[in-house]
Amino acid sequence: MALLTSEDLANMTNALIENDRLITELTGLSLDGLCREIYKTAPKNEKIGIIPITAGGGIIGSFSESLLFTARHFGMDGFITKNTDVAGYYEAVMKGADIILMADDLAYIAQNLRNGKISHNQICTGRIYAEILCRAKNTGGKNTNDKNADGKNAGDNEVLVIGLGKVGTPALETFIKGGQDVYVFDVDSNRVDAIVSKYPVKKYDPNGGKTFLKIFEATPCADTIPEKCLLRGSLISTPGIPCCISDELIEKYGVRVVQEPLGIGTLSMLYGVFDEVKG
Ligand code: NAI
Ligand code: 2YC
Ligand code: MG
Repeated sequence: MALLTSEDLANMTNALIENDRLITELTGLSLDGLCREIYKTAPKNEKIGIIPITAGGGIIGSFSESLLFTARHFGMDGFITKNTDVAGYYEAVMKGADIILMADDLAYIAQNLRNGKISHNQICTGRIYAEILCRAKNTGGKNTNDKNADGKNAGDNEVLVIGLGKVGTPALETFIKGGQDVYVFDVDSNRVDAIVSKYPVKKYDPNGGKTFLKIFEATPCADTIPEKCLLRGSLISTPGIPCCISDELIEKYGVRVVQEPLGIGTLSMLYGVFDEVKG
């Protein structure tokens, strides 16, 4: 399990704000609005209790503080418990937390103590980063003039998914539900075979010369996106840490990148446990 470091979180507050602006430009919805639309839920002044957990690798510097920033940035009341672990859970409940956020090395969860809902970071992260690509407008097919049968520019519906793990798999499920034409790649060829046999997706051939306007990446490696699959203006949505594309390629192809270490996934988790809104 690739764990965050406090260095990964150093610029998190700016990254959350900058990515929210890009998401709004791409989809016409703010991150908050997008989560409301995806989950059909809404906050009702819930109090968020954040519990530092010492298990495994222990407390990660700025992790709890990053969750508190995220909750408050989106207008929610939150607090970090003084105690850790079970004592912290008890403290959160006694202080009236409606929703608990806590993470060990294997799972980062949100749990709503009122309606019983629970959400998992890897699932909610894959889902939100995929939905951003599904809903991105004016990806434009600027580079491909031929049209698909539905009149959309070729390429608008195609997406390359790199990294078929605990985040990439929920993402590809979201792309399929969103009617995307999904190509998949992973260094683990057994994983690719398992995914292709289970889902209506195609193997990406690194030597095939196919290019993509939309790319999703969720791996713990840097520079995983081959230059030959890029188009001018390609859009990359990547929770993967470290970054999957170099600044040089971003510059050379005018690539736009949605990437943030923790806040986007956290907001998605919270909307996964809010109460449904009717209508
Ligand atoms: P995972 O280990 O379940 O899956 C990673 C997949 O990537 C594996 O199937 C592996 O074979 C594949 N892979 C590794 N190197 C590759 C390469 N060079 N090219 C293609 N595929 C490669 O990991 P998980 O849980 O899906 O997380 C993926 C990444 O996302 C990690 O770096 C993790 O830290 C990050 N993450 C980021 C979050 C955020 O909010 N930004 C939230 C959760 C995870
Ligand atoms: O500070 C604490 O409470 C630590 N126990 C937090 C550990 C989080 C470990 N998980 C991760 O680093 C990854 C992140 C990419 C987001 C989800 N899991
Ligand atoms: Mg995130």
